[in-house]
Amino acid sequence: MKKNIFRVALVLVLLSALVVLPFMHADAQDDAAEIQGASAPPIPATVFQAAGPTAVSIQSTVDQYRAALGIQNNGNNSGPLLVGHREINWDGGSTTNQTTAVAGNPFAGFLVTRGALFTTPDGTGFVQAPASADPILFPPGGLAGLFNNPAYSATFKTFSASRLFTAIGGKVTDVDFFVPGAGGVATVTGFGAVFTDVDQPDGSGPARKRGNRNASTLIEYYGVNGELLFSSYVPASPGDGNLSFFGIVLRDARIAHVRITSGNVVPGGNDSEKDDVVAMDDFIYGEPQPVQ
Ligand SMILES: [Ca+2]
Ligand SMILES: [Ca+2]
Ligand SMILES: [Ca+2]
Repeated sequence: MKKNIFRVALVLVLLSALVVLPFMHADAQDDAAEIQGASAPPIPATVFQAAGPTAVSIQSTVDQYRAALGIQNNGNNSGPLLVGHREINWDGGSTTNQTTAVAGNPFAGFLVTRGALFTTPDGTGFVQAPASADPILFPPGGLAGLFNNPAYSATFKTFSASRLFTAIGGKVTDVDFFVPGAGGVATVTGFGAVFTDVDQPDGSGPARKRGNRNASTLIEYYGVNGELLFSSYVPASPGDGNLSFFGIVLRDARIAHVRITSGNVVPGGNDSEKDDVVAMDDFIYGEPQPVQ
């Protein structure tokens, strides 16, 4: 009997060693090529996420994320810089900006100043706008006016006043990184984004008719060779105009490309139990480092 217990214990020890070793291997490696293997576990990442009804609900998580990237906001300074991070709040330098600014695809408005290029593979362009605005004074009147949906004035709320960001005609936003000022392909240690009105999953279903447990909003992180480094759904806060944040920090700058899937339908229709329309606010990311 004692012998059997010893054998079981020995088997358990061997099994636990087998389980632990691959993760130790992943943690010890630095070569990006090594993580491309199909059997490789995800690379270690520190995850920051929060969701709730007001800006206060996510503020401390966003602040912690900034600190983890490097607390200094490098603004429009030329890079590459050794410390700090970059941010884009879509507000055009004013907390009372009511202008609806439509841009084509790709959108290079922050390519030189902050090293980020935006492309929508399923859309036609992008817009920076308040949730709604007076359509006479500030035509076409924010997202509500542009998408011809007055309900958007309540559906969306800003984290940073007073404008949001979204693709037009698409729900996917791709981000590529470049060295601010100097140009050239770059990588970052982390990228995070604020979202407004991520409703799903809402905890309903499948017992409840038309209920939904599926997440609607996703961020995927890729390396310089197009390899998927990390992906996660963005936490939801069902209701109207609620806010969500998701971001990661890796131990070195190896994120070259980020794909954001924002909601499960393109902007335009009503936000409903089935169709989760989502807009974006602040993008926060590590200082872009030149690819060697
Ligand atoms: Ca904003
Ligand atoms: Ca909603
Ligand atoms: Ca929604």
